[in-house]
Amino acid sequence: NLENREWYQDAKFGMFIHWGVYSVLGQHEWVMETESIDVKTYEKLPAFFNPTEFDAEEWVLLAKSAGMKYITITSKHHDGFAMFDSKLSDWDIMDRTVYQQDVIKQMAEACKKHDIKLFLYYSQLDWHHNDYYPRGDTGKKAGRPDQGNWESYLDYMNGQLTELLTNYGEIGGIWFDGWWDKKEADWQLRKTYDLIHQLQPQAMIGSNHHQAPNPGEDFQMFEKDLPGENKGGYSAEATVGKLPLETAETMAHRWGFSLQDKAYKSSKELIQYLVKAAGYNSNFLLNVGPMPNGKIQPEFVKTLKVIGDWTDTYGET
Ligand code: FUL
Repeated sequence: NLENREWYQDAKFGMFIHWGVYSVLGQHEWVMETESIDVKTYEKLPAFFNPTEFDAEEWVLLAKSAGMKYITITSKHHDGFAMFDSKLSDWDIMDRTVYQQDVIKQMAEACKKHDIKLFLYYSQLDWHHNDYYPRGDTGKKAGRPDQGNWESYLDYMNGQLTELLTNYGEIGGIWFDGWWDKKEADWQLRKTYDLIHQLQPQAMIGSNHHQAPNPGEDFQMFEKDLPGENKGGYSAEATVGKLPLETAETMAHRWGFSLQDKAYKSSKELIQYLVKAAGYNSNFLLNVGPMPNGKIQPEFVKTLKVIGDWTDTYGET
């Protein structure tokens, strides 16, 4: 959809949000894998996820005041936990937490109200699902059964994407990640991409696969790198194509909430990065990892406010 690609190309600045049950541990979103936490143990986490101070509107207004035009939030990360009401699994926010409220729904409503587009991060890789078998490069320490039906996993994934593109109004796009865990052909991408474009023709598709875009994708993203560079080590095989571009970076070092991560980037650094990215005609997707209580940590809020003062003065709108 050309109109949306044009809008996206001009958007320039977005907020990335990594939030999930891993946030409770205050380490990062990879904690299940890096600390070798098995599925049974990890399943204890959602009971501690009770973000009583979460206010979707507050996040959306913070993004807006920073000069951001869209938000990309984790609907499901590699731990497979759905932050939305999924009828296809009880490994979701409604069935496993005391909070029992659909985060994606609240975000969708707040975004709509304040004219911010909502993109959904969706991890193809899933460390929790039994049918994610044969396993890929990661998730081998999760202690799942040694069998599973890959086609069923793909149906599950396409089913969840259908839920996301049916129950939350107009979605800006789907931000895929985790493709790199398995071989390209395993994913049957065409089927998934066609499904998305059928359900919501305007929804943009991107995949963090660190290679040149595949057919059906609408934008190309770079993790921790400006288009064409490979400082982060993720973009060795990525050549810059013709699609709209996006570069993702995070406020400190980690993506998910980390208690110990104090490598905060300064507002000056981040503004310079925004300007640099714009020079490549690329959007800048700047990540925050909200705390388990539902708040974005004060250090980030402060920095985003300074960035907002700058975009107010020098931004185009
Ligand atoms: C990576 C993921 O593995 C990280 O956890 C994070 O989500 C980053 C944006 O993409 O590939």
